[in-house]
Parts: sequence; C-alpha cells; structure tokens
Amino acid sequence: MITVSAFRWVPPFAQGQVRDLRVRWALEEAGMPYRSRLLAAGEQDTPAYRALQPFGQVPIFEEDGKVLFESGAIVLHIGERSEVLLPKDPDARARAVQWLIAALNSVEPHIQNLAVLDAFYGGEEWARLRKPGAEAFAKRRLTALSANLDDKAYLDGDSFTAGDLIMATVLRIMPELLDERLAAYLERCTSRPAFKRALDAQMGDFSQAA
Ligand SMILES: N[C@@H](CCC(=O)N[C@@H](CS)C(=O)NCC(=O)O)C(=O)O
Repeated sequence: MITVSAFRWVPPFAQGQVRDLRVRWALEEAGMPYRSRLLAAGEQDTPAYRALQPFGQVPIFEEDGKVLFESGAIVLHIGERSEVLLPKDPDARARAVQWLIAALNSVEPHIQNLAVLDAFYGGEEWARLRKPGAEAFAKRRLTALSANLDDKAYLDGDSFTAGDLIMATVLRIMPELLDERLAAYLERCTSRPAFKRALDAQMGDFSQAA
C-alpha cells in the first residue's frame, strides 16, 4: 500500500495548503489508493524521518520499501502510471514536465516569498518594507503566465496534466493575486473531483487531530 506523509495538525491558515495535497491529488487522478502517514509534532526532525526526507518536510511517498521526497518528483513518479498526468506522446509529456517545473521553479518561489511575509512576519517592519517589491515580482510572473494561458483551458491546451496540477496548487497559495483568467483556470483545475477528494482527505486528517 502506498503511504504519503502528512502533518497530523497544522495551524488553520496552513490547512488545505500543505504539500502532501499535491501527492494526494495526483494519486486520486491516477486512481491509486493510498493511506496517510501522519507525523506527530516534532517527528519530522527525528533521525528516522530525516533519513527519508533530509529537510524534515512533508510529503514523502513510500511504496514497497521505496521512498521518494519532493512533491514535484513524486507527482512525476505517479505520472508514470497515469496518462491523465503525463500524456503518452513524448512531446506532450515533455511539455507537461516543463510546466510542472515552471510552476515549482519560476512561479512558486515568488508567491511563497510574498505569502510568508504575512504568515510569519506580519508585525515586522522589514516585512512591511519588503512587501511591495515582493508583490510586484509575484505579479509580474502571474501576468506573464496569464498572457501565455490566453484562451487555452489548460497550460498545454485542452488537456489537464501534472503541470496544471502543480501550477494550481501554487496559484491557490494566494488566490487574491490572480486576474480573472487565472482565477477561472484555477477554478477549472480545482473543480476536478480528484482535487476535492484530496482536499477532503487532508482536511479530514486534521479534523481527526482536533
Ligand atoms: N519542496 C518541497 C517543499 C515541502 C514543504 O515545504 N513542506 C512543508 C509543508 S507544506 C514542510 O514540511 N514544512 C516544514 C519545514 O520545512 O520544516 C516539496 O515540494 O516537497
């Protein structure tokens, strides 16, 4: 049985955002059953967990003694078993990988840098001063993304792929930054039944801990 590591509990602002959601969503798209391995507070820093995830983060993916960390790598690994996530056509597959990496490497860092200013450093003067610049940079990336999306349903055209899955999880970190086109795109991605099941599963695990 596949297991996915997740935190047993996080503060409300992070619930629904923790990155095991990406893996749960990919598994739901692929129709692959899994169970969550819930980490107690501090467990991510134990030597046993660090041996599996060097940075002490979630998620990790475990199956038959094999372990993977990094949500993007895990989603690609799951995609090997799902044409919904990674199309068979080699060119389309390469473009799906391209968009997944663009989401993680060219968009997420800027949105995340902005999000942490309010989430973790809200009262600090340096964060107040940093915010306009960080917001301008994030918006620049989002404007370019929106222009490229244009009138396409998904990043590579008519079909949802692993690239859309990861991009959607990045965009929903700060939905208030999205223009109408990106907001509609995000809604298109997250109205998929597989996303709803994944989100319900993550939230369900938190509610059991409450
Ligand atoms: N690049 C990693 C990031 C994972 C990550 O940031 N996980 C967060 C939860 S959303 C975490 O475990 N944070 C605890 C920490 O960094 O100590 C991935 O995509 O898997």
